[in-house]
Amino acid sequence: VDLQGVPAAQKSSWSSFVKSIVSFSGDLSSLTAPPFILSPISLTEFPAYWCERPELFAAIADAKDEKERSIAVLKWFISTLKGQYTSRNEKLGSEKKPLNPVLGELFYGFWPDRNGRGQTNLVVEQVSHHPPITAYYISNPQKGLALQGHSAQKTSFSSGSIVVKQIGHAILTVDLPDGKKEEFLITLPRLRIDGIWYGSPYIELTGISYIQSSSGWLSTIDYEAKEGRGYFGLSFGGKSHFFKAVLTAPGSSTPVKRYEGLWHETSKDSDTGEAFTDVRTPKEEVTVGPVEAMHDFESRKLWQHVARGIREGDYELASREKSKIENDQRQRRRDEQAAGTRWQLKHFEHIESDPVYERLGQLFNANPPKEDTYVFMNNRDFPPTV
Ligand code: HCR
Repeated sequence: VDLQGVPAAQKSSWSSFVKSIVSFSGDLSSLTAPPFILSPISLTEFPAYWCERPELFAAIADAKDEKERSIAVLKWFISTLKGQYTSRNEKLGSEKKPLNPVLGELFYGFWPDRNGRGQTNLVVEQVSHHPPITAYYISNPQKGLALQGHSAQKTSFSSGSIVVKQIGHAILTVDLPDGKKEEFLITLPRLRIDGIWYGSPYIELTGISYIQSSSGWLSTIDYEAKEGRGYFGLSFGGKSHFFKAVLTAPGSSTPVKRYEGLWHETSKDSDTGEAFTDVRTPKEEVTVGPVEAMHDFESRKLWQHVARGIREGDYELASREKSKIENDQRQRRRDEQAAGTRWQLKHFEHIESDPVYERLGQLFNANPPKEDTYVFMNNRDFPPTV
């Protein structure tokens, strides 16, 4: 195999890494990978991908009725996929292995208010180290929007690709003008990491994901649909990053709206040809405070020296600094064990079954029918508008 993406000096270590993942199933983040594939960014930063187009998030609150709100949620969701799943390829050359967050790691940020869209705030906490689970809460109080979710992964290896089942879900809550709330249960697609043999991994989405509104409207997003059969003879089908989505009314299975296209470029209404999503324009990265002002457990402070080592190619520095963090973690766990205490989460409370998931999941036969969740404790003061 031609290992195009692998630097000459790391070819043999890449081959052994690939051999180890072939026979491995479970928590990939714990495997030691060769330096060229390491990312200087921690997984706790990933929830920011949900809001890098804050105006599309805010627009959900401005939709005029239940149907339009479901369309606005779908539009925002599809527009996040490019950031979530292709941005490391664009920024770092290929998909990379993110830093594996420590228990209690934090990431705070916000997107400032612009043109009346309201400020959007982000709180992330690593709520489990093994297996890695990241909880997040994104809110735009001015628009009455809040997204609460958690993310974990189950990985396996199948015909040359790493298959990642995403565990977790997100609930979007919209405060309506009449004082009522509308909720949306968002499930997550499966990923396939291709290009492993060549040392240039990239993500393809597979399977189906859902967005179920408490109003009954349901979006079903199919990432494996092969052919575009739209009225305008759209020819996206068969290409990578293709999706088709249908919107169905409460209690009906007949699509009222159909969309298709490439989630990392553009998509259209399959029946009218009208533009739906377009993510070719730049996204807006989250604003974070200065590292000097951060808590020791905030991601960019905690990993700053490791990240510098990775960025500058000083892998000895990176591994020395990483060992310090890991040793400190081990010591903390030993101390807790000796004292008979447990690490206290700062912003989230774990509950065994999410009642919103259970209630909305029933409407489309969610599998599994129940899922746990991490509830935000509403105990973070957000930084002021810039
Ligand atoms: C699978 C993955 C860690 C998890 C990442 C998730 C699923 C996290 C939640 C985000 O909302 C979306 C997301 C995007 C990433 O694509 C996905 C990562 C891709 C690779 C990484 C593995 C643990 C690392 C595998 C090592 C490879 C690259 C050799």
